[in-house]
Amino acid sequence: MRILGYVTSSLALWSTAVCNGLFTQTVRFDDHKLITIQTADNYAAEVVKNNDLDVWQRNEELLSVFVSADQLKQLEEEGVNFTVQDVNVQALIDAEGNRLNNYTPFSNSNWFAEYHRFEETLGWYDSLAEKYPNLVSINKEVGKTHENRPLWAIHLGRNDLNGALDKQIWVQCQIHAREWISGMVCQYIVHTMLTNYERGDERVKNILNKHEIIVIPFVNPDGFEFTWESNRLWRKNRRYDPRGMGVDLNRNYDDHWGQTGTSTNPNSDIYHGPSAASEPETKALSKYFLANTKIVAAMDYHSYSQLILRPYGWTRNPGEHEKLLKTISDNMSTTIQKVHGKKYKSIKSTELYPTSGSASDWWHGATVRARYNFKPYSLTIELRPSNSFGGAGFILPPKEIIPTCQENYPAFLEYVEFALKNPL
Ligand code: 0X9
Ligand code: ZN
Repeated sequence: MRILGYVTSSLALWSTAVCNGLFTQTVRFDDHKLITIQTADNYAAEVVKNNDLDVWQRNEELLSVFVSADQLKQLEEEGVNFTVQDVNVQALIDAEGNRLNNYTPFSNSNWFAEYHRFEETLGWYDSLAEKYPNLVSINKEVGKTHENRPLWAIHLGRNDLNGALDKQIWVQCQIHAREWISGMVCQYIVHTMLTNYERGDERVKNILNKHEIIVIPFVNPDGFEFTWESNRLWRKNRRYDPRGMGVDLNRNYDDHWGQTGTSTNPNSDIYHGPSAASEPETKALSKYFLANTKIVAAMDYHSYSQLILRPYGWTRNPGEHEKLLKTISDNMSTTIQKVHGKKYKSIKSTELYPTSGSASDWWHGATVRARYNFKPYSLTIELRPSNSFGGAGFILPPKEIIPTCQENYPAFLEYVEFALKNPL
């Protein structure tokens, strides 16, 4: 069953969209510092929370927090112990901008050598639909963002399956604007599955000949474009609110909304929005998920920390499918490590920190269960780097795009195969 169509030909778009467009920033972070705080320091953690600071990473030992000079002073005044990390984030953003603005037009073969803008990437997906008309359909009308950008769904699978379509897999990227590597992983999965299918790769053929992969290439296009044009470190969508811009879409889903690990402050990076699924992005994508009733597994790519996270974020209690979710997550961790030696830790979401209203909790939650009569597998992967020492977390150098994608592609196939074989 296919509720789509909308395959358009845009070779023209592809051939003209050959450069990245400008990386222009209006917000600078010259006075900012990345600091670390001991995770065990409850007082410091409380101050971080009460001041709605921008936490970049959290693990057993450390919190990495990005603070302005004023915020740093405030922490000092409140007697918080912290260490300033030796990294100049603004210099890394400047260098990235110089590189992107001087980037020479790419060809198909070096697409993964660099990051790309939204429109350019849609053109690239269109060119794949042109090239593989029997395997790709693009629904360009899943929804619209606050700023009127389209939400797309790329459907991979034999277009002539129709009623014979067996199962579906959902993959989404770029819900958080600044996590650029996420979008690249969606692009790599689509590109590699298509080219490998054409080469006769049995694993891919077994999947696409019967099933369908639904890829949401940009969950948050407005935020993503904002990172190119104004603020490289923007995370949320672009909801206008005079008290503060943007909603964290990964706190806005209608599952235990607003219960834990979120903020009511519109200025916070984890602001959950005015109500559950208030955002056009969340609304449209939840609706589309429920309209595709054969989804046996779903995946949300984020950065950074190198983690494989399984449900739930809102409760410490293991879900009813904990055993299978742990098995596949642990297997994927091993698979990833085999490729370039990188360790991605497999843990429960709450072991990272509590969250509610996340996409991956919603997929594995009551609404989807009621509609489907079963629960899809649900994972969140935090991509490279493992930490921001010697780098700046979200500003992942372009030479790491391909290796990051290479280590995640086989783990993704393994996830798909496991879910198809052992549906919940
Ligand atoms: O906090 C988040 O939304 C994710 N981390 S990130 O640094 N990319 O922002 C983690 C969400 C994990 N929780 C669930 N998936 N429930
Ligand atoms: Zn994220």
